[in-house]
Amino acid sequence: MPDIVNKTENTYSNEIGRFAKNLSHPNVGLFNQLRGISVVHGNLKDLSPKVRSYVEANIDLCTPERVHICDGSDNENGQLLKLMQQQGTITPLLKYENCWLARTNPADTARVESKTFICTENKSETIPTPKDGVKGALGNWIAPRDMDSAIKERLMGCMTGRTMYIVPFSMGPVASPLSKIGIELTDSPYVVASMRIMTRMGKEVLEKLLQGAEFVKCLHSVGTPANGFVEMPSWPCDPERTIILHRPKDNEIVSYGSGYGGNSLLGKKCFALRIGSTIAKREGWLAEHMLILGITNPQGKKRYIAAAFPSACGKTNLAMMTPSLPGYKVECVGDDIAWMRFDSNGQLRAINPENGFFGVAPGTSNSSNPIAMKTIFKNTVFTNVASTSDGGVFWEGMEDEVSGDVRITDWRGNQWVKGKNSSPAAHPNSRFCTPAGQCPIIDPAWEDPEGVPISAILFGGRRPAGVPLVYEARNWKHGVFVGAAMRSEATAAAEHKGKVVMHDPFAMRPFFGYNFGDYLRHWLSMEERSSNLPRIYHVNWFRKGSDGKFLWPGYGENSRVLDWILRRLDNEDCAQETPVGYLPKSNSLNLDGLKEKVDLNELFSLPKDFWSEEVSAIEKYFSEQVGKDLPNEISDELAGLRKRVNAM
Ligand code: OXD
Ligand code: MN
Repeated sequence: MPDIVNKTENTYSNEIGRFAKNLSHPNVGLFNQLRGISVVHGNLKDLSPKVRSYVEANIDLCTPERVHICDGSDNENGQLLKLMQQQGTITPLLKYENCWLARTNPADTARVESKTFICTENKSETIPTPKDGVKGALGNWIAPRDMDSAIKERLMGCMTGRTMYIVPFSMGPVASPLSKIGIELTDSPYVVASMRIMTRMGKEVLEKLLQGAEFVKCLHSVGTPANGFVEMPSWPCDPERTIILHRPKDNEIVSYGSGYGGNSLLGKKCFALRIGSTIAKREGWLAEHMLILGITNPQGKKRYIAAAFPSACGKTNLAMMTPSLPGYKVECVGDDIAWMRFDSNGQLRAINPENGFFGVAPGTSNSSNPIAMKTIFKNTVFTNVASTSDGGVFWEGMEDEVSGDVRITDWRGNQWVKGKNSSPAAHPNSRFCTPAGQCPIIDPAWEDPEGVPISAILFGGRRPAGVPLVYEARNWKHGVFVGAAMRSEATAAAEHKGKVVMHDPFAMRPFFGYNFGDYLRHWLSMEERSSNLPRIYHVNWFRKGSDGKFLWPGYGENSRVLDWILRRLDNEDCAQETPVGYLPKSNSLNLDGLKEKVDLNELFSLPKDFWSEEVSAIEKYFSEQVGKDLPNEISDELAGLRKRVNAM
């Protein structure tokens, strides 16, 4: 046995042990053992031979004390919640129905891009070769030998004294031909409870696996630090050695050291985007970082739109928008990920592979997203938000929603007083993990096995200057270029001060599963698959005027932009050609009833010096980051834009 188990760990495992005895299957005995390990929940005969051998190999590697096969039942969930309370991982939020607050180790609060790797034989399969002396920013590659030793170093014996949960899950409705199955092996009950919300998890999936379905292999451990000391037994993790590994060739993910979010709920970014994009490339479809919404116009005509925005651009807000334009209705299919493929009629159809929303809490309020606020106060796990003395939650943006006499405890567990404490009450990346089906405007077709038909694709970002509210791409190739050239204002890495506009092509920069140049070729190849491609748009809700204020009110008023897009799809003559694409003709944006005064000239202006610099920035990015992997079609598009801008 490796010597990583210390006193804290033993205490922790004894607690689980005591609890596990209560959980034990009445027939625990020789017949309910896997590699000599007790199966304390579930039935061995529910595991297909392939699943069983995957589990056995990882029992040998991780040496858990016991195994729990998840069935996804309420009863099981109740037991896990109880266990997590005993361990101090969660506390109940008594103000709401079945809501819980988890506090992580403060060293484990976000995805760690620098520790996320894709493993292929050749580096060029994973990332384009950056220009000499330039650091690549389109993903991290790891050699197979290094991935194997990283796993061995960290995962050998990593579950000693703990329970290995076997989590069977489906990304997408179990019955959909567009869905895919995964098995996550994890030593974190928090991950199990979250996966039950974020995916379709449990018995139904085991049944599909017994019928021979393939699965993506997802191994996860919160880990134990090399010196054996678990700093916070309620949230074990190993931040120093955290690593998130993907091996597309084997549909395999291995994640070690973090219990949080995208690092540990492996169905989301790791499977649905990174491994998903490699499967999509092989099988001829698209796995994208996109929300999906349905929008019905006042005449009752409904269309679906998919939209890619980098993190922190209000994806969840748009997906759940309350339109200000009378007669419009928005319904939500998903807020983060879209899997899309063409049907036999050449119609692009999308499913949301997820089953829940893992949304950033701060900034969510009855004014920014009343629908989210109606969704999240039952059956939800909140992580790293602040709590209130009346058993509720609090975060930045909720100031008007809590009464003045409640006391607030910040995400670290310290008393927090507004105006007195300079640090935020909730961690900026604190989250709600909530079932999508609870959303009051969930689309009736959100679980349609065939997916919903996509009429338009939107790209966007936070662009304080130069980029108009909306424009339509000239054609598919130009649209792919627009996605490739996406940039957004973000808080840069610690070494930079303040905000900078960063490149985030297709909002996929942290999520590409393979070489971005090949990804672009894949997008371009969609032209061969259909003669009925969705139209592509670029939107920017965040342009600022010369006074530094936002030029556009955003939120529900964005329905005016969607209205213009729908009218374009109906071939209304409401657009004019410009060097960057088709912009609304003057007076074609419906501003009826808009309370704020909007300076349309400034909002839609195309300053020549801005666009010259933009073209240069894109050119530099492509040449430094993508180099020879850039498809000719995309460099032709760039040259075309350069020419049109020069002629402005
Ligand atoms: C997310 C992200 O967590 O995009 O959804 O960062
Ligand atoms: Mn996301």
